[in-house]
Amino acid sequence: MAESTDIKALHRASQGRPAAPERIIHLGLGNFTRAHQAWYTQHAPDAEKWGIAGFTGRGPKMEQLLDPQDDVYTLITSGADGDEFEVISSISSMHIGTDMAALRERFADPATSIVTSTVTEAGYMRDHNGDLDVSNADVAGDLARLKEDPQAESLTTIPVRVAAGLLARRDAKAGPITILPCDNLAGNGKAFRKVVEQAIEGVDSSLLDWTRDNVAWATSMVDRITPATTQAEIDIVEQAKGWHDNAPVRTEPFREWVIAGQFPGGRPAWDEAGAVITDDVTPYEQRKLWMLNGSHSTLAYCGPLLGVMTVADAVNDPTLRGWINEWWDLAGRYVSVPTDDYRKQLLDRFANPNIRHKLMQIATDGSEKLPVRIVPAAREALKYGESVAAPARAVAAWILFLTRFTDELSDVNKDEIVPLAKACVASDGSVDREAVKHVAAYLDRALASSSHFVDEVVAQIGEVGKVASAR
Ligand code: CS2
Repeated sequence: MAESTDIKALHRASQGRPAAPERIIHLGLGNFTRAHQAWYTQHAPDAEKWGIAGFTGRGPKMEQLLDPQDDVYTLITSGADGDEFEVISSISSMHIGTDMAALRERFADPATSIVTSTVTEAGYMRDHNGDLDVSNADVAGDLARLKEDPQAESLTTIPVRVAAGLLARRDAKAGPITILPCDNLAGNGKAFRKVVEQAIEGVDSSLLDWTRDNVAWATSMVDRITPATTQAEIDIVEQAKGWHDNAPVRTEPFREWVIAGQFPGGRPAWDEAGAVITDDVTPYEQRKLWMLNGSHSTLAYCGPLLGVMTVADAVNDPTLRGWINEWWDLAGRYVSVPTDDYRKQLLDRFANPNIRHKLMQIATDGSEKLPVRIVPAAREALKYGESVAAPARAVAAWILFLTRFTDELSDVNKDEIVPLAKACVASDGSVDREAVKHVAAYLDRALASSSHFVDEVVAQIGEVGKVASAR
């Protein structure tokens, strides 16, 4: 163990590898990408040819943390039986998300051949139909600014930033490019394409002819459980490795990346690092989004109501474990690949005692997550006349959570959803069925039109509320 006086700073020259030429732009670079895509890129046999230019998501923090250490950082892989440490060097430069000059420069560079994203479900700026939400003031403002000035600086929304980047690429005649989203959304390639093309239509529709010939829209399913960094990770790296890292990241041993799409400008040999290249991501996506993320979101709302705050504690709680088993029984029925082993593996991953994955972190942006993770399997169950207790419980818990954890809650649609949820439960505890229907309609119109589903949510508000007050 290193003595504290020996602690040195982490730098690329001393602990990392030389920066590779930048050929990948990543939008929304945070902990997940640092544990996932950056790991795959570093482990590809041609890693020295592929560097990532990272752009931060909502704030400047990641750029500020990584800048003093030349964009390298320590990845801590924590299994149930201990930690492994590796310095990841595949990020060649970091930029604040608002730095449009840096973004345009990289889009206009023929060496850039891939754009990846982890901008979250909310970053797509979609309305309830999956279209670009032009009624959103940020989207409308960005579209107007870029239309007036193709060099506009202060663009805040991802679809419009990408449209600005593609304008720069066309003007520079920099050639074809692949856009490969890595967000937890079904059909993320198609979904991203839709909002970016709609942004382009609002700015300069002549660009669409160019994008049809020059942009390949790929799709991917990504998986690696990666909690937020705390002081504990900084300390553990100092103790084990003797260097100070401003931004280590802890992750689990498991990782999965399934990719479908064309790469006219080439790509790292990610497949040789374990990524699966396929024609159809759909079965993998369903299995991951419904089984893993669906149970995560169920726990994220049920857990805190029962006083349980981490995933590992939740799977050790018999009631919560029973509820996610019930959810897996339902969701697993509609996934087109086998799920038995996957379930067992999920339980082990969730129970990993060295990964402190806070349920409040997963609870963020439920208004965007539930439609992706819970609604599709609920619709299947309704179609086949099966019980919808498990998805109704997730929605019921979300409603109760919104009313009880309002201050702690982080959700891009907070102003809309909190009043909808509060209308569901009166101060005497009685449940207003009409208000519940409105919440269901917010998530999905088909669910709201099923009286069976709405009744089940009403019943589950009572059930979950009862279990919560008994704790
Ligand atoms: C989690 C995911 O925060 C969340 O919503 O469900 O980040 C989850 O940990 C990853 O998708 C795992 O790959």
